[in-house]
Amino acid sequence: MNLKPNEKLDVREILENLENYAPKRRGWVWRKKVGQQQIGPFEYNNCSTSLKNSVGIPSSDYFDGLDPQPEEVITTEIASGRFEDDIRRMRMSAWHGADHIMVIRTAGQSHMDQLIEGTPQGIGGIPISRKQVRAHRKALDIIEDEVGRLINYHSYVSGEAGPDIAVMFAEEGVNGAHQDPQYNVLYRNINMVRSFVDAAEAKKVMAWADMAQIDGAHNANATAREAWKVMPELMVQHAINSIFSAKVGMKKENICLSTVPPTAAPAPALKFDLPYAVALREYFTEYKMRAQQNTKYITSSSREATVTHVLNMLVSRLTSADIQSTITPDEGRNVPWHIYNIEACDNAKQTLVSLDSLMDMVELKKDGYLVEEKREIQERAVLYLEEILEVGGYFEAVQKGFFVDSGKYPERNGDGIARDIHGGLAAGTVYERDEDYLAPVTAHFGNNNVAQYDEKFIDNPSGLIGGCSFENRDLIQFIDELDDEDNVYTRMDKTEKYRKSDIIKPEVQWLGDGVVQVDLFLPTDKRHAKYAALEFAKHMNLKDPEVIHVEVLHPSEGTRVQFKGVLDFEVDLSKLEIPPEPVLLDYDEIREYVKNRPIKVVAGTMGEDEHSVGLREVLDIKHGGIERYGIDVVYLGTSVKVEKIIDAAIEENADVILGSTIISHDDVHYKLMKRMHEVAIEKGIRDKVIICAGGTQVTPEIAVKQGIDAGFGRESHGVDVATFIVEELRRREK
Ligand code: Z97
Repeated sequence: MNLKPNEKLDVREILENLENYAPKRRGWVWRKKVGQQQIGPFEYNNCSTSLKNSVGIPSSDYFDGLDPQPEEVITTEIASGRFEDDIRRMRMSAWHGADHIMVIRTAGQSHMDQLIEGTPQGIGGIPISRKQVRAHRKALDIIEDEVGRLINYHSYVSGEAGPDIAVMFAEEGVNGAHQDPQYNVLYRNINMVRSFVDAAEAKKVMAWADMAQIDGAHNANATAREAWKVMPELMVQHAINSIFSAKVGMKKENICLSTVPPTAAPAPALKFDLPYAVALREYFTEYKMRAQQNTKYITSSSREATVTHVLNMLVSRLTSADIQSTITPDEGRNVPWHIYNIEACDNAKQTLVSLDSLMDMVELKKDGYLVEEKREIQERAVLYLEEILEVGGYFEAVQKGFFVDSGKYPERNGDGIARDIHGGLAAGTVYERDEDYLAPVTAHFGNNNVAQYDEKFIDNPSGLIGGCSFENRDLIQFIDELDDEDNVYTRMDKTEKYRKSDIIKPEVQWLGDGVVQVDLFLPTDKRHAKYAALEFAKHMNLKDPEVIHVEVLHPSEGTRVQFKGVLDFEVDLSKLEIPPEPVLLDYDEIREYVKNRPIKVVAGTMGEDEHSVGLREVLDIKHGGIERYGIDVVYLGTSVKVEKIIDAAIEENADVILGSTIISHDDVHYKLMKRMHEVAIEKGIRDKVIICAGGTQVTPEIAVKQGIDAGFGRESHGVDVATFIVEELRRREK
């Protein structure tokens, strides 16, 4: 299956013959660090290879589509809850530079003690099942060909079914996963003994599959009451999971610390975030850094989240990051917007590319506050670890509520998360292996008495049975749908018309959901604004309106509100009347024409209109206006009476008249155009001049109805006007 940029990806095609699909590869991939290289007109030092197909940030239009790719792997978090919709988002984000697709799990999957099958819909993420994972990986195998870069697929190996999921991920070519038993213990209250035993097994499997691992330390930051105080604990959590993983056999370069700048403005964030980042990197040099955005202090303001993200990336570049996460404020809005996922990838790309070569120009100080603060965090972390040993080890420390306490260690506030060593989900489910225990499988942790059967298989236990599912894919049980209702086919049948016809609807998370977002300013206080917004939504015929963001501009003068709602209306693309796209002449062609046939233009803003900015943009060489083609412009100024413009045209023997007006009250702009046409007839020059008019409120078709030759609306530039003039003169010359 080959993707074409101008064609949508067909999810049904992905599902075809899925039971026999084998992933193209296994293991995590990093971006290629190219070093110094020339891309377009610039030299870069911290960029990777460019993509075959991509969409640059909006301003790349000014640079001929220039789209350099930073050297950090860029993550996007996908969380629609329907895997078929996730696939479209994966393709869009890959085009915007994401090569780490992190698929969030449905709420509660940590508490399921077995694998799920089929393609059920999830909440805030998908229930991770073999079929969905295989379909995602298959789609990514195709998307990576399209963009020309390998893409890492990632989800979660935590919860009661951790080892089962790890095995399934290894079989399906999943490239990365969160795995940290501390997450189970602290946030999901799964028994700690079980969690650590499971983690050993899961990590062993992940190591075999060469998967990258991300830990769960960022959750302590997101959970603690005062997040900047848990910096020593974050280091302790990283240490426990990293060394555990390395001891199990994971390659250190596959062990990624999920590091998060602990605070955000209005705190003086860098005073905390930078020493912490330096402290961490100094202690964990052999490991990789997955730079997570601060999520503790994220609100539903996309502006604010963007600034935090950008500052977090400044920390990444001042220190280091191997994977750069992107987070959007969607969680605060209850709906994962496609657009914000993509924008977050653009934030990362834009910021990291802007910061190219930063460390060739600046360096971090080697004395003073930064170094002292760094040292203090490190000391507190070491003392913390020592105290864990003193009280009898990790399990004891958890029982005593050491973790996620909001005191700055060694202070304690007594509000940590305490768990009972014998309590939690799945307590008492760990059994000692029998003396002669044997499992004929690959990547199995701990005692495995293979020698009792055949010594030559000690390092290869599955050899006893001719290979397990890791070596022999025929042993993998692919279970298709188990639920007649809750599956991808019924969902796709319901939305088929949006896939296979010209009918479209706006969408937020799922194809055809009709959800739109509206921005309002209301001149009232916050509370009234919120409820008034819902009233406006109802009158816009939006169903299920919900306010998703409120921001006070002044306690009584006004409030900004964003709401969402369902718009029950479809547009048939085949019935749209779309004017043909104007074909613009290129620079050389216009210039050549003007050289052979000089053109003189008289121009001014008409009537009582003093707004000259738009007209100057169309005229001036500085803004790429018509002067650049050698057209001779006589600028008459602002508020020029129609009669005066026509007289000037006669006096100058002009070929073209350009009138401009922004003011449109009582249709005065169109009235002036009509008058220009009439006065030109009265004075006998109408057939000798081309009359054009423009302005932000001008609709070209209506302008022409006034008798003039062309109207130019918003978004018109010098090249549009110059093209028209040249083509009109050519027509008249015939
Ligand atoms: C991130 N924004 O980038 P369940 N294991 C660990 C986790 O951190 C998580 C889960 C499992 C975040 C992603 C938060 N992390 C979201 C170490 C979740 C999820 O929700 O219990 O099924 O597992 O890391």
